[in-house]
Amino acid sequence: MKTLNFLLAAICATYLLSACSIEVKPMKRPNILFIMSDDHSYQTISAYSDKLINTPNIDRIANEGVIFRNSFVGNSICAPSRATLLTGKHSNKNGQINNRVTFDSSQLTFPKLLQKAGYQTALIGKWHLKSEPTGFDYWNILPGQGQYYNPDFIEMGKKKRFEGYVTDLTADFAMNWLDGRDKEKPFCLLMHNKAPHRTWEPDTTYFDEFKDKIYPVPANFFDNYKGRQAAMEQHESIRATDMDVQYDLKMEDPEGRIKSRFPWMKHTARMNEAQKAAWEKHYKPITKDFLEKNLKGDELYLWKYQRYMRDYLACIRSVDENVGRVLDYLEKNGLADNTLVVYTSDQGFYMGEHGWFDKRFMYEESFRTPLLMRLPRGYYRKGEVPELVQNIDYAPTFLDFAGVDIPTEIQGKSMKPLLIDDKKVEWRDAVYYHYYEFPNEHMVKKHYGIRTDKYKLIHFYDNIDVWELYDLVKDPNEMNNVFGNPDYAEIQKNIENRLDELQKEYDDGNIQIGE
Ligand code: SGN
Ligand code: CA
Repeated sequence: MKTLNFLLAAICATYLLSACSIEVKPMKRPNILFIMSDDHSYQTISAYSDKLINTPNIDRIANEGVIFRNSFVGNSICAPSRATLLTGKHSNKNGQINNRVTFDSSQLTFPKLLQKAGYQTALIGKWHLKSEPTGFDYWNILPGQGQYYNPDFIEMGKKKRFEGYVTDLTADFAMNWLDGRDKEKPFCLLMHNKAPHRTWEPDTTYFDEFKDKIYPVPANFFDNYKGRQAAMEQHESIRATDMDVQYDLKMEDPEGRIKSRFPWMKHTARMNEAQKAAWEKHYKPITKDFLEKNLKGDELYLWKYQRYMRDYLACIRSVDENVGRVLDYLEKNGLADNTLVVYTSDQGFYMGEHGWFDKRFMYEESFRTPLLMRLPRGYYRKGEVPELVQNIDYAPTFLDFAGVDIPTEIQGKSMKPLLIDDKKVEWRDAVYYHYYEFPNEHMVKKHYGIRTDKYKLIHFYDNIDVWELYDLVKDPNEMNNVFGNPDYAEIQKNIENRLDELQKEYDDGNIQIGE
């Protein structure tokens, strides 16, 4: 009898083991949780680089799923990026060429199509598209850029102020919505953080952790922009008053010894007494020290860089913590293996590279955006994804996961085939870019361009007519413009042709030089 029992147990174990190794088919109609932060650079996610900060929770998405090594936007600024996310089209096609125009919400968007296909759709957090959200069963958004402390939210058209810190509240509202949703239907939830957008106001809880940290200064912090006129003429420099000591770096002097371009700006305006007390306890001694040091020139610029990094990274700390809370929520509620989790940003950001903050340029730090995904069951791709992907690809990807036909007017490609397993699939060889918001606050000139895995060609136009070509293998920091260099004649000709083709493909022909 004993032997028989043993045999039966052995047979069962073998069966179970083989059942485990049988590949499960990609699950149909998974839930989609899309987390997008505002201005979160890939340099400040430890899954990309651990030089600046540890982000264990965001990293979890990559550790349990995939990390895209070549993820880009098509127009590195907020509203255009969001319009591209929704429509799967470049700015010239969805009309959202800059932050100023209002999004035409009557257009076809992926949330509308998912809703039609039986998904429950919700949007929580930053929106910035001016028109009311459409295609969402539920929405609760920040007005405009939103506020960090005790922010207003507009819930389905009704504005209300909430006590607390914006990143925590956004995650709270996301989890509340998940709690109350119809559990019979799949969901698509867009959770959009305000952080770490300018003016980088951290939660008081994290002041101490970052107070004394010293960050490595990028090798090209003191860039002289030789051979790059548009880079020379921007207004997004840490080494100029573009980054304001009071407004951006919170040094307030009641005696007026600190010059500010925004003297009326009060960071503490919306704070309650406890928040205000913690804020002043943190920033007052730093201000005192700053006034005593009376720094000038390079010393001042390096001090500004460190101050900037501390506040920006403390904001990331809250973002990471709240990503962790939401991932835990999915696990506790049995949603971990039937949900596609995406983490990204509306664009990249400069962490002092070229001496800058902000974005807009087609140079790597702002053209790239982080992209990490944890896949639902039956998707076996793991680790690094090297293919060139772009934010036009989100909409078709989500439709494809949901089993919805991708309308032909969508310009992006579904990333789903890249995620099933390790098998190579046909993919694009280049990504396209076009930025339009000039003149504007940061004075980044209009430009368009193309990037392949090795080269980048950019044309700055409008009140300028300058071409730039970069050899990204030899010159990853884009310091040496080789446009017109005879050694690159053949490469230049080929990439110029490829740019023409891409402009035809994306129907972006209306570029007026010298408007
Ligand atoms: C604000 C910021 C700018 C930033 C734009 C666009 N200035 O105008 O620094 O480039 O937003 O950012 S601030 O003084 O208001 O902070 S975007 O992410 O919304 O496109
Ligand atoms: Ca942004």
